[in-house]
Amino acid sequence: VEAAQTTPPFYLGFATAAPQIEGANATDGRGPSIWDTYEAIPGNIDNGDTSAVADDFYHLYLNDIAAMRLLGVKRFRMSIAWPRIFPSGDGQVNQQGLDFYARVLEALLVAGIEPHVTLYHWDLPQALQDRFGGWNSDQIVPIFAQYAATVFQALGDYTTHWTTVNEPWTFCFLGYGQGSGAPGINDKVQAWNCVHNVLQAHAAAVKQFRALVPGGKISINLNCDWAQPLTGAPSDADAAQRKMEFMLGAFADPIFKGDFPASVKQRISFLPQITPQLAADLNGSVDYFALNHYTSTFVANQQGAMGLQGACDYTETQVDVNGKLIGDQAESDWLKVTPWGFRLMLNWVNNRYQPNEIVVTENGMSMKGESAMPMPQALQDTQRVNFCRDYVAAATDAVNLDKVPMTGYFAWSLLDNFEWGNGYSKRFGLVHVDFKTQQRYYKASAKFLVNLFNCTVLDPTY
Ligand code: GCO
Repeated sequence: VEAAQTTPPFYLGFATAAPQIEGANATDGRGPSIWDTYEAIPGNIDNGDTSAVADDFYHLYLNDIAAMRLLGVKRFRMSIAWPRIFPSGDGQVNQQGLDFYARVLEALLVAGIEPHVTLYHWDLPQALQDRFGGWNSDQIVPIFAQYAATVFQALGDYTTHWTTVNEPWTFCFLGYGQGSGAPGINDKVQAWNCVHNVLQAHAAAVKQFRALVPGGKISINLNCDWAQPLTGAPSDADAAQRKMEFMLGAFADPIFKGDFPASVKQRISFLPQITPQLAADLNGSVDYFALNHYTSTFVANQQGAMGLQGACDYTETQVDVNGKLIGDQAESDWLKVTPWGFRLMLNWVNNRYQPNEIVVTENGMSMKGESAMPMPQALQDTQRVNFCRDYVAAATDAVNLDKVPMTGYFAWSLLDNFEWGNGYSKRFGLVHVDFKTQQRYYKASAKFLVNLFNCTVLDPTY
């Protein structure tokens, strides 16, 4: 563990998501989610893994909260599993689901940890997919608002920090647009319907929030990679800009500017409309910008190119014109270590949207080779320590030198967990999990981060 440098000018938190850590998928009345269904199809998840047990956080949450308390971590990001609250999506509330989260939130407060709660991290109740196609239909809008209101009523007193929907880009374009995630649909029209329905559902949930959680702050977690122009050609600079408009602007422009980006409107012939009413509802619907950021790609102009999001006229690569990787390879194919891109990304968000506040709600990595490493070698996660050091330093420069109003940084993730299509084969945790015994072990990166942020570490054994 390296000596703490200057304490970063923003707070530290550790992030998680219900479907990746909880397990107990059939416990206390939880209904099936679209991920349960997707996981059951052979070939969808590496090694045939499922989220059925995961980190068993459902039963071990007190231990994990105690560990954070001992590390001196003061903020915890978590999500609520919709199928625990409404096993069939709407209708009858499952009180046992609400009670579970009341216990978790209570335990966090007792431990002196502020919860940051996300309503939706991809675990749509299967019944809503079956009934009307899930996020493809605007029937989801009042049902999501009802779910949100139920949660705000029951749990709104525990914290003021909320978000509605996590990474809609990912579940709309991978889940509905490409089929590489639940619900496994490969249809660009559905993907853009999903975008539009997420925006409406977010606005409807925020309306409930304003009435039920006065004084609270709410946002939507949007993810974006930094797009680096492949060459110095102006057309590549335009293409890189366009890529960020497609990925982040597709959500943030309607919220902050009242409409989809012109670059998207020109190219997506079946794009739903942002009506004046929806624009008005979205205006002011986020109190801070919640950004998830991991990596960067090179982007080049190419007329006629089709991307994940349909006609976009650009291509993406991970290598430059000389074949050199954009950054060191992590364990996950898509993740290259590019801290310089983080600073540029923060500036891009700040310049385009001028939010009051930016909270980075996810940043982290899977370390190359980690999954194959024996214990205790796997705890010496030097590549992750360096990643955290360099990304936090890049964000510190963004704040101190560029005056970006970033106030918080959540490391992804507290625990090794169910990494979606990669199952347990990619580890993003700051705390190692032995999935056979459910034992937890601090990695060097957890210790590095709490030292860097000058946390009051209480654990004498650490
Ligand atoms: C998200 C992220 C996380 C992933 C992480 C590493 O949507 O919030 O996808 O759930 O585990 O990004 O891939």
